Amino acid sequence: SGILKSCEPYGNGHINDTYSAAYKTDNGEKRYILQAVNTDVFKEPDKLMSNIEKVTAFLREKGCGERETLSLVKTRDGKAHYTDSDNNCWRMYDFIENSICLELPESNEDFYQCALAFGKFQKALNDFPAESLHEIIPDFHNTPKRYKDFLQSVSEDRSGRAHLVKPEIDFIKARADFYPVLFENHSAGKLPLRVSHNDTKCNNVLLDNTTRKALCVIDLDTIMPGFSVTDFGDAIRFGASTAAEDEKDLSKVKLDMEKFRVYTKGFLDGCGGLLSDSEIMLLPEGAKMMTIECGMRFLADFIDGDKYFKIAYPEHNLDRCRTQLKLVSEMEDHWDEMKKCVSEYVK
Ligand code: ADP
Ligand code: GN1
Ligand code: MG
Repeated sequence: SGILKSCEPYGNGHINDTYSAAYKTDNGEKRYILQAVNTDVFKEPDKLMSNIEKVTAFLREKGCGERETLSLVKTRDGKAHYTDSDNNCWRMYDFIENSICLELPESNEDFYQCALAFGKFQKALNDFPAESLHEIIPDFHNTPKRYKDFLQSVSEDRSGRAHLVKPEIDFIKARADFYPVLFENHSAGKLPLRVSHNDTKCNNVLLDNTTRKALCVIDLDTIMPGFSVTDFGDAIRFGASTAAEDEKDLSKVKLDMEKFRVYTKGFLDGCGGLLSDSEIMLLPEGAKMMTIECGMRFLADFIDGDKYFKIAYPEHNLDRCRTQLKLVSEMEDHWDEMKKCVSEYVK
């Protein structure tokens, strides 16, 4: 409650519309995060919000403090979201003040803190009743299915752009044998399904601005059963790159092996012994899988005519795809080093 003072676009998410809203109250000013949930992507907002309510309540019961998990602000009639007359879904969270959100880690210690946060998150949700979660986007990190969809986009070529990106298409096709690897390991009993976050970019963690320690995992839209190694991998593809996800100068895009080592330590410290040896050994596969999967998703969206990810200019998705493919090459060049790094944690 209070009087609305300002409401400004906020953050760098690719999916939802996020605003910071400030209200004047009797005790001063209070800020909130207001979001219009992207209902093209999240087609069943009731189920999405029910997942978020359950997970945040579970984390609170486990002892998460006020700033350590998201707090939903309920509507006047007690709901977790509000649907307006145009069928837009709106939700609000308390703004976590005195926090920072990084587009790229500014130091190895920052990245360690992000890793610790996502590792602890994985561990905290280990006994969460997975069957009570709705699968919000089916096959979200099913890379073989993503590859099929990608081939479909190429063959439909709805925007007439496929001829512009032949080297990128060939790069993705050349690695077709790799895409089933995680599912094969799952079938062989080496990679369990866990409750995971599924979108572990470092801008989905808040650090405390005073201590610079991990504070809160945010962006809980994609919590679903998934693999630990893909949570690890998505963070590596984003945060262990030496450049932004949309850097145009590919000579700047490298895999920072020191960041890889730091994240491995932080994630495994956070998981606190939860992961089996075979899962630990598959962490590099998780990193490469998330990077090539993201590359094919950006390219498919470019070919489809930019229907999914928000873009700031026409080739944005293509630039994003190219950084991902460059990183895949970098991972292939550093493969033995990555494997050696994780093997040091095997019991
Ligand atoms: P998207 O799904 O579009 O990525 P997010 O939920 O990640 O949306 O929110 C976008 C950005 O808003 C985050 O990267 C972060 O900077 C900021 N943010 C989100 N929730 C909060 C919060 N409760 N307190 C402070 N900042 C937040
Ligand atoms: C999207 O919402 P955001 O910006 O945290 C996307 C992720 C991609 C990421 C690429 C629901 O994440 O899967 O990896 O962009 N989220 C969804 O930056 O598709
Ligand atoms: Mg986000």
